[in-house]
Amino acid sequence: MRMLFLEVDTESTWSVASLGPAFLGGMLRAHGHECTLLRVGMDMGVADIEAAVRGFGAGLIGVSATTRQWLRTRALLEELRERLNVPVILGGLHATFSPEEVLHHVGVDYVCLGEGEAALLELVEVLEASGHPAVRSVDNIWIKGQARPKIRPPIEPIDSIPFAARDLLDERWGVVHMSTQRGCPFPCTYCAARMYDQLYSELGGPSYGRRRSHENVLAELRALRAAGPLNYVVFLDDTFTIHHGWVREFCRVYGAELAVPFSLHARVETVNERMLGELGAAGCKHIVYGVESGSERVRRDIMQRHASNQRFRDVFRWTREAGIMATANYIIGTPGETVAEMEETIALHHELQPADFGYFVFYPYPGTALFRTCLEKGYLPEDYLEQPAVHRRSILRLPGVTPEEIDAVYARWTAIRAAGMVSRMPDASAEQTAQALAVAQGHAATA
Ligand code: B12
Ligand code: SF4
Repeated sequence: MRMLFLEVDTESTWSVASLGPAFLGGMLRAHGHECTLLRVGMDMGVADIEAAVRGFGAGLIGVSATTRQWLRTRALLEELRERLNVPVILGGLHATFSPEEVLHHVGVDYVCLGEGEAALLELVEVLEASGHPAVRSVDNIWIKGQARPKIRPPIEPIDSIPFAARDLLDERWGVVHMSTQRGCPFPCTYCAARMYDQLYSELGGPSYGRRRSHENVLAELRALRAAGPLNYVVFLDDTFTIHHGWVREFCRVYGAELAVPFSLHARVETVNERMLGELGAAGCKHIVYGVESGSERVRRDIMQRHASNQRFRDVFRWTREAGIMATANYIIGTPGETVAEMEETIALHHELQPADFGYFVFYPYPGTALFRTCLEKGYLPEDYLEQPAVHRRSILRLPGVTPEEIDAVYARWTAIRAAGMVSRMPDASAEQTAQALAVAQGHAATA
């Protein structure tokens, strides 16, 4: 069968398309099917999708959508259905944790719950054999109008999953994106990523958390180096630095054989001075840390994160000393956070002095613990499903904090970013300063 994946842009074009379809594409191709990806830029519309579907002769359309992408995706799929009747499947975290809502919409026929490779392959084979819409049940695939399906166990061994289909990732300049693990064992209440772990643990079967072998990861990187320039590796794992033994051995083998500069995401609880030194020696140039709040109370009581502020100070210092650039990410306006606590985040930021930072107004992602809190306490507006997940304004009705107060804190972060940019241009003219401010606001607009 021929399958077309859609990557639906929202306000900006991300440097990389979703990894999900690339893994799914690798699996389909390994079994003789064909697939391609259309990136639906902001200047494109349903006519472009229709042309791509017809041109490729797609028998199935697949979309991996985050909550942020869902509103535009939904509108496009509704229009598409008026033009052609090719079945459509959605997968990823949003579809997994809002399946009824997603399936309710015209233009969506199936939702994939959880891990997709084996489920999609089976669906494609059943569709080929029987034809849409007469499909027998396939584990993980929720068919519109039918009962919720069973969930199949996570794929084991994880090394058996074929390498990602790179052409579906839109990669350039020898910068490649890698995923070495699935799942994250931490309990952060705002995070959608960990919900797969919870979904699978509730089933009582094997855990969703798995990590590829070093040999398997290196084999993929060797193949990439053989196929073209390999200039930089972005590890997109949620927390690269769990499993210390794995990381130590990775640093040894990767540093010895490839030593291509790389970046990763980490939690401060999972690194120490020695590990940071080893990562730096192996070629690590950049680590993204979730700091989220400068208030220990907010982190502990609201976010389920127990590291102290001192731990953040130490880790940011060790990271710098290891020659690695640190980015800090912050969340503004979690339910229960006071304006004074939002100020504590700004104070901690000034102490940490990260090389870069991101600041995001809290959005309650479906499936998360904080989403449930917001629902139970009536913080969600009636029309929350119609409000885009843009991380610039709070969609919540929070007691004790007004949307205007959150706006004001957000504007302070934008000013901090602008000041940082301007301070890096000491001889800036008024015009250059205004330009830097505009760029900073643009950055905020795309966050
Ligand atoms: C890499 C990454 C990015 C990359 C690439 C985007 C992507 N979607 O892959 C970049 C940097 C662009 C990015 C940006 C953002 N991200 Co991001 N990102 C991730 C991250 C860390 C890893 C995703 C990944 O590669 N997983 C590996 C693949 C193999 O797993 P997977 O995506 O789950 O796919 C499997 C299944 O879900 C399923 N599946 C997935 N899609 C499909 C489609 C079909 C048809 C089928 C059948 C099955 C299927 O099969 C796949 C294989 O098993 C996740 C965290 C996470 N663990 O999911 C956050 C995550 C997806 N991001 C998130 C967010 C919020 C953002 C941003 C809004 C951040 C911001 N504030 O700027 C932007 C928005 C991007 C956008 N386009 O909307 C949230 C999304 C929450 C939600 N419910 O929507 C997550 C879950 C992080 C979190 N802490 O909650 N992100
Ligand atoms: S450590 Fe990161 S990926 Fe894991 S639950 Fe917390 S925020 Fe999510």
